[in-house]
Amino acid sequence: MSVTTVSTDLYSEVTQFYAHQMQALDSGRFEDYAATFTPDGTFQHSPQADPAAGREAIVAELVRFHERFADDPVRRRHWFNHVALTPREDGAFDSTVYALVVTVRPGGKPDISPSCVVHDVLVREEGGVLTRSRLVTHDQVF
Ligand code: SDN
Repeated sequence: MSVTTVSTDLYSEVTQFYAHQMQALDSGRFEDYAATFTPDGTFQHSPQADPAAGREAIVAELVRFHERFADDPVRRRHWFNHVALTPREDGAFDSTVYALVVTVRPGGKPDISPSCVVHDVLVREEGGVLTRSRLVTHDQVF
């Protein structure tokens, strides 16, 4: 298998970017999460969810999705691993990542579901990395 090398600078910038991005999501800072997308960025977190385009729509979709947890003291953490970057011809990067969603309720044990693969297109701009598109596939959906 041949693997295209990317610089360690880019790789560490992307892993640092993902850490801040997903901690924003898990803390309920949806505006901060949406700000990690390009202004016209697209986001689809589940096969059954409508894709959201643009930061406002991303926030609205996350607010809608999280309404189900309004009376539920759940903590959700999105764990990213196996970040595989491949340069694209347009200067952006394909980023394929494994993601596990860990949920915990007070006094309970962590539950790991869903198991996902994240298909991102990332752009590197002067201000740093941004997500141009994100499609999350779920392993239980064949
Ligand atoms: O932003 C993500 C997500 C995400 O937002 C998810 C949401 O619910 C809101 C980046 C990478 C992976 C994910 C995965 C999910 C899972 C999705 C559906 C669910 O938890 O049932």
